[in-house]
Amino acid sequence: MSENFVLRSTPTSPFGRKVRIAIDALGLNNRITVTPADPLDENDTLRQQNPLGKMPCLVTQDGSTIYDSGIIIEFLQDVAGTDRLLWLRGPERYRMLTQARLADGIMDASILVVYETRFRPDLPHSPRWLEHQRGKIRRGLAAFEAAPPNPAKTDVVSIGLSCALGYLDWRKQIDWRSTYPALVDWLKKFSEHEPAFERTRAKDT
Ligand SMILES: N[C@@H](CCC(=O)N[C@@H](CS)C(=O)NCC(=O)O)C(=O)O
Repeated sequence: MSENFVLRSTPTSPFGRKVRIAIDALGLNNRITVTPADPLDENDTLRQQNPLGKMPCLVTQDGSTIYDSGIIIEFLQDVAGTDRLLWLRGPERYRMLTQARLADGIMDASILVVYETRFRPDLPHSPRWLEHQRGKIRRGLAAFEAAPPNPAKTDVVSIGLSCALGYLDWRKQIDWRSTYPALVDWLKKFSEHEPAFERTRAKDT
């Protein structure tokens, strides 16, 4: 009998969306139950499942856990018996992993911009810190703008980039659409190619 899993993630988590797109694209929807997590709640079991208290976190049937999003996706493609999302070996694998980490880094910086106001609501916010993070977002997007991935291919790079752009559309850390026309075109084409992108969009985002 095939194993089922629990994914700890909220519908709005951009890193969680990466994994949800991969689940959908790999045809694993019927084997995974998504259970919301609250990283701010010290009583949430998320902190036992991932000592870092971050989502997404995948819980296997024997209770062991797998994180972070990149490792979960690699594990799930193994479960699905394919190398469609990430090549298993060769120089192309490391090019893909580097590009995927660049998309993750854009998302990390985007999250830190949001956390600056969420975690310090009453303090004056640091313009220097916010600009430092926005610089990472802009340089990361500029690199993708210069050489966008193939929009007709679902893999770890296109999944990560689409989630980063989706998160920027929702939280508006920068106005990326006016500056990166090739990425605007890329996201439109990717969302037409991969229906899981729209299917995993959280309500009101
Ligand atoms: N590198 C991690 C990043 C995960 C991450 O930053 N998740 C955010 C939500 S999207 C989170 O759980 N933040 C809570 C915290 O940092 O305490 C991954 O790829 O899964």
